[in-house]
Amino acid sequence: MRTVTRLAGFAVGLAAIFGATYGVGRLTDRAPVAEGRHDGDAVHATEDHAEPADRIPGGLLVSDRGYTIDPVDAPADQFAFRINGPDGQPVTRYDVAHDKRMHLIVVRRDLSGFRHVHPDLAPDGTWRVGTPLTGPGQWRAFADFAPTRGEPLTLGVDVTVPGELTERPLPAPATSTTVDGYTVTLTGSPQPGRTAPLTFTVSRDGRPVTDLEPYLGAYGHLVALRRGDLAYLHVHPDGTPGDGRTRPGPAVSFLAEVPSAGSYRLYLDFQHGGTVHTAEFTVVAGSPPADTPPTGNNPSGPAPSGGADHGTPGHGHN
Ligand SMILES: [Cu+2]
Repeated sequence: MRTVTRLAGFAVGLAAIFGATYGVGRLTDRAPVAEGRHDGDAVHATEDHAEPADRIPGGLLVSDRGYTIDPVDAPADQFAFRINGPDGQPVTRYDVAHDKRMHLIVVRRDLSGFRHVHPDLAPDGTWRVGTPLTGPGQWRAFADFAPTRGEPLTLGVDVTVPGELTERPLPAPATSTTVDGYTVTLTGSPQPGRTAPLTFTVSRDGRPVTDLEPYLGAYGHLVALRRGDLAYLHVHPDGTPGDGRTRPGPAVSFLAEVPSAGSYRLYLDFQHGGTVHTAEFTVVAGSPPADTPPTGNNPSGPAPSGGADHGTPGHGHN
């Protein structure tokens, strides 16, 4: 009976995390909050309305910290936009980050059509690039930049390309994919709320590729987008060319942290033979390892043996 009571209390706590304001106290009184657990954040968020902005993943806002992305009219074969600053005027001064002053990422709402391009800046603050919007559909455009004397930001805006849209289902999760004759395999799995290593290994015709070329200051550039809202995650490479330990393939490593469980699409840009290739993977964060049989992790299911007595009800697979 005691276990049942505890699990019921945990369910109340979960309800609080997803919007209500009661119940969290009961949960945290009883069980110590482990590092990185989201229930601690929920308590904080309800008490301090200034804090959560820092926790919102990039790319979800069209306007943030005084900066706004503003698509402007352009010929059909171009995409153009401005970033308007806190004074309402187009920003004309940017810092270089990852070798460029502006990274423009576009993807359809169904996570297809990913492109990562680098527009040119006109003196009036207009960014222009040959359009990366490769067909009809509802697109999301992300501008990843750092205004001079400002913080790095990623703003996102929807752009519609008229025409008949064929929605594509998200490819199933996989640990290997092919692109342009290269085979790329993924080891590691993103974990909600904490950093986890992700390593990609590149081969061609069955042989490891050991002469990858630096691209944007690294042997790989990784973007992760969350299914459902296209939250944008810039993932930092673990090691840079010339640091004495990072080799030009076949393995390229990253340290990734995702904000929640769920499906993500990973886009790995790497350069070889003077050409940039993009390998794509669907991954599911927060799923138990494949070799772990399902247990009573669901509060309505059977209790995991001993789990409730260790103060971690419902959080078995950390
Ligand atoms: Cu870029």
